[in-house]
Amino acid sequence: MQIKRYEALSINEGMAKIKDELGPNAIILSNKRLKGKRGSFVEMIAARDKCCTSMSNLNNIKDKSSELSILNSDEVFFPFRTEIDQLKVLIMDTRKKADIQCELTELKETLNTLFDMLGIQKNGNVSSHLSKIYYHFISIGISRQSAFQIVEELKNNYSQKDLEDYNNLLKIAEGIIERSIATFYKDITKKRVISFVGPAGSGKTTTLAKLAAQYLFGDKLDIGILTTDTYRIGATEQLRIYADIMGLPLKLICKKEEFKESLDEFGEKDIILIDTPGKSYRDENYLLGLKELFTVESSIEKNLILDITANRENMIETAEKFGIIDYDNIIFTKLDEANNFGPIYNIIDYAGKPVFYITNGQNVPQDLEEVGPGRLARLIVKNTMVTMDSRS
Ligand SMILES: Nc1nc2c(ncn2[C@@H]2O[C@H](COP(=O)(O)OP(=O)(O)O)[C@@H](O)[C@H]2O)c(=O)[nH]1
Ligand SMILES: [Mg+2]
Repeated sequence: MQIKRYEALSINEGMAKIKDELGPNAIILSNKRLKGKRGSFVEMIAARDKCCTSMSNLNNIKDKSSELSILNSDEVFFPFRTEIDQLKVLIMDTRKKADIQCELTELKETLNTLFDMLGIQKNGNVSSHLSKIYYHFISIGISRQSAFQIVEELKNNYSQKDLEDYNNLLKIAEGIIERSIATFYKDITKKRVISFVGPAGSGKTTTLAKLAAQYLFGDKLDIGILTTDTYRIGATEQLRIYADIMGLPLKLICKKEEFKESLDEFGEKDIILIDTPGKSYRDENYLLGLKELFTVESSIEKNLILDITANRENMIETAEKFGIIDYDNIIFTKLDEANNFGPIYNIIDYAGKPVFYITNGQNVPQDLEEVGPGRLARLIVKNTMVTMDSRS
C-alpha cells in the first residue's frame, strides 16, 4: 500500500492530481480544508495498492478495454482476498480449539466432582449425607474446591453423632460458612463519604438511591449526592429524579478539581454519596481514572456493586480487576433474579471483603436489606431469600 499527501485549491483539483498520479483505483483516506500562508487549501491523503504502483502498468491498463479495468480491481484486491481467506481459516481453527478446550474443562470438572464424591463415600455410614451436602453446594453455585473443603471440615472435625442427621449437618455447614465470612468483618469504620463502583448496569445508581432514602428517612441524616457519571446520555437524569423526589442536592463532577470543591461545599453534610459511571473493567483507563479520582479525599468508602445474576468466574474477575481501587465492601444486587446464591460465598472468600447490604428488586427504597455473616450464610445454604426479616 502506498500512501501520499496532496495539496490542492479544491477537491476536484486534488482528485485530478490523485487520479493522474495514483491511478483510478486510488482510495481517498481523508480530506481536510486547512489554512496556509497563501490562503486556504485542501489537504487530501490518498492510497493505492502496491500491485499497481508502476505508472507504465497503469497506463497500459488505462489504454485497454473496460474488461481490463475489472482485472485491475481484481489485481488490487487479490492480496486482501487471500489474507481474508487465511484469516477465516485461522478463526475457524481457533474456534474449534476453544470449543474443545471448553468441553475438556467441563469433562475435567465432572470427573473431579465424581472423584470427590467417591472420596467422600468411602467414609463410613455418614458418607451419603456428606455427598448429598457436597452435591447441594455444587448445584447452588459454590465452587467444587470450596464444597469439598467444607465437607472435609465436617468429616474431620465433627463426631459421627453430629453427622448422622442431614439437617443438622446442613446447619453445621452453615456455621462453617458463617465463621469463614465473619473473618472479613474486622476493623470496620463507617465513613462519611460513600462511593459506588462497579460494572455498567450492576445497580450502582439504584442502590445509591435506596441507601440515600434509608439515611434520610430512617436515620434522619443530612445527605448530599455527587455523580461523576456525566458523559453518558441520560445517566444523570435517573439520579436527578431520585434526588428531586427526596429533595436532596445533587452535584455533577466532570473534573478532579470539581470533585474536591464539591466535597468542600458539602462539608456540613452527615453523608455524601457518590455515583460513578460503569464501564467494562477491561478498560484499564477507566479503572485508573477512578483510582486517580479517589486520591482527592483520603477517606472515601468504596462499595463494589456486583450483580449476582452474572456468572461466578466473571464476578471473581470483576472483583479482581476492581482491586486496583482497593474497595472496602461488596454489595450484591438482583438477588430477586438469581437462581444461585452459592457464588456469594466464593466471591467474599476471594475478595476478602465484607457485605453489609444486598438488594432484591427494583423498588426504591424498599428492596434493600442490611446483612451480616449469619444472614449471608443462611441465604447461601438455603439458596432462598424467604426469611427476609432475619438480620445478623
Ligand atoms: N431485579 C432487580 N433489578 C435491579 C436491582 N438493582 C438495580 N436493578 C435494575 O438494574 C438496572 C440497572 O441499574 P442501575 O442502578 O441503573 O445500574 P448502574 O448502571 O450500575 O448505575 C435498572 O433497570 C435497575 O432498576 C435489583 O436488586 N433487582
Ligand atoms: Mg448508574
